[in-house]
Amino acid sequence: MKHVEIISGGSLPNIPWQEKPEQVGKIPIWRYTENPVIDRNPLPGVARIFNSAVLPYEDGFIGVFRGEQINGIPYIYLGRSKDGIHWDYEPDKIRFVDENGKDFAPVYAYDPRLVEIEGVYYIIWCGDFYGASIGMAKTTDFKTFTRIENPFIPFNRNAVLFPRKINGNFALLSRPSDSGHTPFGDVFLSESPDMTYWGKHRHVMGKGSEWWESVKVGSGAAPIETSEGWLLFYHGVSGTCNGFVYSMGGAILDIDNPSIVKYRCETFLLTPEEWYEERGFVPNVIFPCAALTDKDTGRVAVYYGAADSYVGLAFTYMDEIVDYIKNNSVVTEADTEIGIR
Ligand code: BMA
Repeated sequence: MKHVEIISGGSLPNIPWQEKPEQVGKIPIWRYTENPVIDRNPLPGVARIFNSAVLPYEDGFIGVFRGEQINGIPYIYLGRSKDGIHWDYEPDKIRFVDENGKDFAPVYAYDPRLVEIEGVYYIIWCGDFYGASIGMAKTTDFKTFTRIENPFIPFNRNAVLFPRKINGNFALLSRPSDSGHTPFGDVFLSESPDMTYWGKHRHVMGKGSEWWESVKVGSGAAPIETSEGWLLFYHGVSGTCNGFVYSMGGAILDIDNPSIVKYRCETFLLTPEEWYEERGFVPNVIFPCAALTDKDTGRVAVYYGAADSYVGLAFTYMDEIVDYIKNNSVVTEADTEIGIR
């Protein structure tokens, strides 16, 4: 009997899925045995695809992919898949236009997230707006991608939309930062009545007290609506003498006031262990950008970038992961307060 209901999205019987292996550790999440699902040099002119987002679409899946071009500049590519694992990419990067249909290409675009709200698909990425900031575009057909003119000022990264309006407004998590590869960063919530003007900013959560997330945190996959609150898979960063290590964490936000963190898991959910996570262009990176759910079975599939070189897939059941997060939850006052000062 399931005890945590998945409210986001619908039934997804063809979710890419593998059952839990016998030898899974204490943390109830397990990797796809055929990882990485996307290998190097996935299409001409692209050296690596990693930090990418996927949604169910038509009779299969659609994805927006961070493709590192062979000149080193990241951009977003579109791909389609029948099974969520094998992908056919469009050979050219996504062509974005402005509201008048004129070409409006970002200088660069990385770490895309993909969220559907009321039949419109939004791509959110990190781009250049006189410094790293949030890029956003919408599409209804995956043919025309219309950019929403610079919704945020720099510096900001790791933005993701909630999959429905909350109290009548669109809601977005982001991580304001500084001009560098910022050694700090808290997650904030912003609201908008129209996807153009954003305000009513609230603090959600800061870096954690645990070592694995003690440098900075950033939201990852679009929050998943459940009967316990919004489940957020995010990344937490630890500093070592050999550089940053990125792990995946889990938190549950209040359903009506998502600036309130109800539960926050004190341990990571996934940390670099496999060769494709530990070894690559940037070693020791697990960077979740999407999660698919099937409300009938409670299955969850998480897509994550691995070592800035590959895409990995991990599976869990909603009941098990929510129980684990709740049973290992440690929240601070900065987490549980409404986040207004
Ligand atoms: C972050 C982002 C991610 C990347 C990570 C590790 O700041 O740039 O795209 O995966 O660093 O290099």
